[in-house]
Amino acid sequence: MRLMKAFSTYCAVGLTALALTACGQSSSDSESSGDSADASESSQTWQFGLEEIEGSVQYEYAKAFKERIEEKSGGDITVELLPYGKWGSSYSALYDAIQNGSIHLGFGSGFLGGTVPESQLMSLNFIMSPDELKTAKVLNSDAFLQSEPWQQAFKERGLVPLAELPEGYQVWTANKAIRTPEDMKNLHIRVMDNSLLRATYRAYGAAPITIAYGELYSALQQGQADANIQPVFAHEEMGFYEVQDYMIFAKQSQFVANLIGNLDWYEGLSDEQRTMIKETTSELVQVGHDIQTKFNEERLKTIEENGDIEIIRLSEEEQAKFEEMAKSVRQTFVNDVGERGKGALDILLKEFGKDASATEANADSGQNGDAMSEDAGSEQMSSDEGADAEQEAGAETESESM
Ligand code: 6CS
Repeated sequence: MRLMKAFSTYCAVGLTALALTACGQSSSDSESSGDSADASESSQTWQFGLEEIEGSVQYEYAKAFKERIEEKSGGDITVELLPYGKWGSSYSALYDAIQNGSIHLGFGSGFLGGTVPESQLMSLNFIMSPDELKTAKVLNSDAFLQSEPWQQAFKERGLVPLAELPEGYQVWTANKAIRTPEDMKNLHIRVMDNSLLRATYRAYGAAPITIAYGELYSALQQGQADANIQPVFAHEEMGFYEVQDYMIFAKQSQFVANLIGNLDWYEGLSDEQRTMIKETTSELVQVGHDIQTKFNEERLKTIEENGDIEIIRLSEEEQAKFEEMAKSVRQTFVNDVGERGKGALDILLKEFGKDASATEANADSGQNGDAMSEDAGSEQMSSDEGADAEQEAGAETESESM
């Protein structure tokens, strides 16, 4: 119920805003910042697109970014936040808008795999540190974020990666208890449109399906999906927990959003402005960690107080069974996205002290994601095309009506 209300409001506002402003550019903004990503004027408006609604982790991070940039620029720069729904109807609309410069920067997470296949690295299970702050620091370190493979993966698609925002552990919910991979057998668990996530949950024995974020509440309610994966704050703010019986903490991965900018816009900024962004994103590593920790802790309490959902925390032995099954998916990632993806993965494995020799470069795979596996939501395919396998299995996919 709450979801439907939140979304109808956002969509109504979004459609009006879109009609009036052509993807969020107000008439006063266009006077100050030009048609698209022109940064040459002293007074500019940077539009910042979010995949999540107001009150989310992405929103609080973006608010902190806005405050800092506006202060550091002495008021020359205004950052305009465009939460979920304000910029259009599907995530690909947001990513397209950032690629074409009509939105200057924004977040791209699991669904971004269709635009930047290498970004699916963030979806691999059992790669990052159990110390969440350490994970945030490593993902934002020069060793990873500024590395050639990571930078090039985005630059080739007209984007630049500016920061990484871990939003907390991805927590499963389901209508049955899950303690072992056997419990996942044939489970219709909803994943974002991302071939690595599908491969991961198939490796666990489940039958993953892809459904748009905005359609997920009713899909869970009506039994089109039996299970879901989200950080705790999202289970709460979208009301998903209301229509699920169990919440399972397996510590298999965090939800990570990539903060991306339009490449031409970024390259058109002054050195001072680029330094301002770098300083701000560095400051926000700790701030982002504090936001996600607070939101996830507080909202777990709300879920425990308001719902009758049963919480299950897997033991290390139980987690290890899933970890073992997830290992082969590293090679799937390398096979799908090629040498550059392997380069980025190897950096993370090294930084997190894991064995980097487990994957081999696949000579047949493309350097830029040409060799996506058969069900991948690749950059050449629409989300709908990318999820043919799920459609065959009777699942729904992200649609333009989201
Ligand atoms: O599951 C999803 O589709 C969405 N979940 C969150 C927490 N943020 C955006 C993302 O696309």
